[in-house]
Amino acid sequence: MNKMELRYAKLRAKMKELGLDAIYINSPENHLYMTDFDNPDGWAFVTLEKAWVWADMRYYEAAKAEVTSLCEVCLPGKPSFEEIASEYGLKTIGYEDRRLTCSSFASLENALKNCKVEFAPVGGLFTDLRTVKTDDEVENIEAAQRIAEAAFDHIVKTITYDMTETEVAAELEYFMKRHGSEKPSFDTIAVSGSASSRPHGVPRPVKLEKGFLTMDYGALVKGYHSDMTRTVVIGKADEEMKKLYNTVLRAQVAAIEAVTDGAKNADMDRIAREIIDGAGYAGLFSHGLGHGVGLEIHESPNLNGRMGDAVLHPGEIVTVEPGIYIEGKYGCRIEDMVLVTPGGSRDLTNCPKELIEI
Ligand SMILES: [Mn+2]
Repeated sequence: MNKMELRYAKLRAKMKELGLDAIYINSPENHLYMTDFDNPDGWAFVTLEKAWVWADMRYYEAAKAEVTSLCEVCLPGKPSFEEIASEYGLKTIGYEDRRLTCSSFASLENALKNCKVEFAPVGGLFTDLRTVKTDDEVENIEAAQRIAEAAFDHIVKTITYDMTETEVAAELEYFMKRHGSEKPSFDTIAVSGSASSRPHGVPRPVKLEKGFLTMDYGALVKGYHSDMTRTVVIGKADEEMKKLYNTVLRAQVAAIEAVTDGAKNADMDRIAREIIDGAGYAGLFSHGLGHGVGLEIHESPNLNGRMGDAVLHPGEIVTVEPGIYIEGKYGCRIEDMVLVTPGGSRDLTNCPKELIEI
């Protein structure tokens, strides 16, 4: 089975389990996952026997060239949902309740008002399907990560004291685009000095402040995201800053070492938190340790204290990103992406972590 046949086989097995005759797919990520074609305005319909994808004239030619042969490419309305529902005797149609807007759901209901169909939310169905990555997916994520690492080398050499946070973010994004990134993986974070205490701060059009500069960003390859954070120092680090930085680093390395298949997701978070709390920063690691990465920048599985008895599986990719944030003063975060392997893990991030002073 090739990768697309495998995806359809897995999806249809889940559909049977859930008693679904069909699924309406509208989110761009799941559209890409099931059609192999990126169309932010496209939609697809999968039954147990057949699959259709609709693209309007803006995307139709590209769709015909790129969509998997397992899926028929159609222009809007040809065929209609009603025609498909009656031809295939569909009774229960699943929809992406996490991604379908109320108004789009109303349109779907309206398009099928003459058919006796019921609608069923699919909940985490696609999230579950996408959690474990195949080799080609890992390759895309690694390719994106290589671009982000090159951007880090570049920015460390490029930063001057005259630059603004916005310019640092723009330079990272421009470099990544020129080196093969489809677009930024998410809004690039570059926050310095007092603003580095904001874990997801927005770059400001002000000159870099002395102190920590946290850069959290990623590239996108074939729809797959990378995610990395590095904190450097503008100027010189004092003893307090070195202690804080090395505590975050120690927590990060310890948590990465604990990543293995069968390990509890909550345990990685606890390991990092104990190190940070124990070094005198209790309560200042103010978010979860990490998250899954794939077609979405934040996806399943998470690493945090709310994961109960959930355990890691080979093929899952998680970020490990502890931080310490002191409001109004400064903050620091270090983030790698890690692939869970049978009996261990592989750090997908290949980028220096020792404290860099610029
Ligand atoms: Mn992240």
